[in-house]
Amino acid sequence: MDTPSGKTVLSGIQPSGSLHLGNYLGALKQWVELQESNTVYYCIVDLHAITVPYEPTEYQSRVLDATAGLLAVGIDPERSTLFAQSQVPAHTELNWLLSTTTPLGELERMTQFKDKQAKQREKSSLGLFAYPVLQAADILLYQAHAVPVGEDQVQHIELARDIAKRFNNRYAKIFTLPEAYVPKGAARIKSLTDPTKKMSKSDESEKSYIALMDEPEVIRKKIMSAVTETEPVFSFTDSGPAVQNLLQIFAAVSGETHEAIEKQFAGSAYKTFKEALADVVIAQLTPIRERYQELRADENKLKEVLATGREQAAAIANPTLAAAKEAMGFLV
Ligand code: ATP
Ligand code: LTN
Repeated sequence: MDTPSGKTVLSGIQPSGSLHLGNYLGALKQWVELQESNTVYYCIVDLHAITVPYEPTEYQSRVLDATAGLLAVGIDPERSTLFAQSQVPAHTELNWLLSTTTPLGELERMTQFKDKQAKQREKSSLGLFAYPVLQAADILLYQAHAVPVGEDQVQHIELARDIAKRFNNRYAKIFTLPEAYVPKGAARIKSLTDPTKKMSKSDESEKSYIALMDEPEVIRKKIMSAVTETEPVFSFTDSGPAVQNLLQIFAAVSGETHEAIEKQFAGSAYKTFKEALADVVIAQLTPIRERYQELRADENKLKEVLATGREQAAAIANPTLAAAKEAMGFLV
């Protein structure tokens, strides 16, 4: 879809680990831009992140880390409603209502479920399986038109749209049909150690991702040791997948065109290219890391931001939930 303007936008991020460059280029950069001319809701999806093993005693800290991270990349609470999913109970209530009209077969097709299930040693939970229904509730409660996400989430947004359509046909036309808004080029940043996998914060190897809060020397080391192909060819179409990934990162971070980048590095050694890539990534992430450290130190301020967000979110979500319940025949 074209860049939304004058629309309602909602997206979510899990407080499951350090925010990384894939999250930033695939989603968060768009979140910041969309604040300018849309009504935006950004949700820290703490109920989603407990569908895989997590540490309860550290969980409040993880949610505050995510809050500080989102503020540090440029989410402005004056222009965005920033809130924690578990603090707005309408999400879990609508989740149940929507689950009763979602066919099991549709959930069985979801690739994120299949991937995460395969990674787990114990049997995975009903929550992991039902995850996309809760995601649909997140989106539909706010009547979102556009959902800025990386490519891995497109299937979930399409499912949310199908759930909304089914509800509207069966009961009453309550929900807006959402659409994914996916960036060009940076929609799927790959792991630095294995370009067949996406960059992911739950990856075992820290070398595989660049965390937004990594120190400059750490960023440089990770980029210098990123895998490449044997011949140094710098082409967005003809290089192997590892180098294409590094080129995509260069383009997304620097804002330069593909042609300019290919020309700049034609005939260069990998070392030269990687040094230049490290420079642009460090330049972009340093101010974010510095802001993060300052923001993370004031927990009361972070909790205040979430408290305001919770009220603003509930004021929209509760009436939508009431309308859905009424349409389904409940006493409200
Ligand atoms: P996990 O690894 O724990 O599953 P994640 O790194 O995928 O987490 P999420 O919180 O699930 O992060 O995703 C937040 C947003 O970042 C989503 O919109 C998702 O599509 C996007 N995103 C995640 N990884 C990438 C990536 N490698 N490239 C582009 N976008 C990404
Ligand atoms: N499933 C998403 C996170 C998520 C989300 C949402 C994204 C939960 N609710 C609503 C967009 C809209 C993920 O795993 N990245």
